[in-house]
Amino acid sequence: MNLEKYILELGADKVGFADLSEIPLEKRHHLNYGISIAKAINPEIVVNIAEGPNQKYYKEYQRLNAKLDQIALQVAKEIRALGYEAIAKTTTTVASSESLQTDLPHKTVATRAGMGWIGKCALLITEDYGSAVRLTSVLTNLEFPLGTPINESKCGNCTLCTDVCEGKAVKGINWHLGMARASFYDASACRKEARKKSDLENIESTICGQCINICPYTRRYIKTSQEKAL
Ligand code: B12
Repeated sequence: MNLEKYILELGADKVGFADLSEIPLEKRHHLNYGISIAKAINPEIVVNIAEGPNQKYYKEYQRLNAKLDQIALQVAKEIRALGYEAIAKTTTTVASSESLQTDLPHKTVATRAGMGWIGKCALLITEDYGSAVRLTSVLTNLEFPLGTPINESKCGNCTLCTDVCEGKAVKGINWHLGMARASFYDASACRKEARKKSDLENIESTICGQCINICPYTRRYIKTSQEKAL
């Protein structure tokens, strides 16, 4: 079975396969492999969040979460039908605590799968969609051809997300494997600013997205899709 083709046909925009053996066993439910699944945010919606979140973005956020949950559950079901173990890390199974941390963040599975790198803004940046992706993961013991992990940032000297963040959450430092989140990004400052912006728009979830909108890789994705539409 071509798992990648199967997952793309379910509606994913990007898929990668990760060796998780370097992650502590209990964080990965004793399963060695992770499937990273991304859905791209509609470019027309991303282009309109330069000033912060709006209701259209919130609806898109909910649509993508629901779709990613559906894909992850279906993939896990299919793998189990083949006789292997599989756990879908859906939005309901990965509730974040007060520490704003989950045991095994989707971004960790994504960099191990070679999907992209961690930007200065702490988001996963992909070559094809920039940071305009939402993610999910499936853990399994089914072996498949693995991606090449990405351990270094490709952001270079760019500081656009640092400059745009009114919450001053982004410190302007390039990520590399092994860096603690707090050394380059302040999660509580981000949450505070995102909460403020979400409240202004009566949005229940804590969302913002200015760092997604400004990223040159996201801009390239928007431009490419606008050109395709012509
Ligand atoms: C808690 C949380 C928040 C918190 C804290 C954010 C944060 N960066 O930690 C708050 C409320 C502030 C927040 C805000 C937002 N969030 Co949020 N959030 C989460 C959540 C639920 C858990 C993240 C977590 O555990 N963080 C703990 C830290 C340590 O991990 P991390 O930052 O996620 O990732 C680090 C590790 O992956 C590490 N790493 C990378 N490779 C490797 C390899 C190894 C071996 C190891 C050990 C580590 C490692 O580097 C990363 C950076 O520090 C995830 C969903 C999930 N289950 O992953 C979404 C998630 C990270 N959020 C997401 C988004 C989009 C946002 C917002 C833009 C809101 C919005 N939708 O508009 C903002 C902006 C965040 C930003 N600039 O990073 C997306 C990110 C997509 C992407 N392109 O990266 C996620 C993945 C949700 C999703 N399903 O797609 N979020």
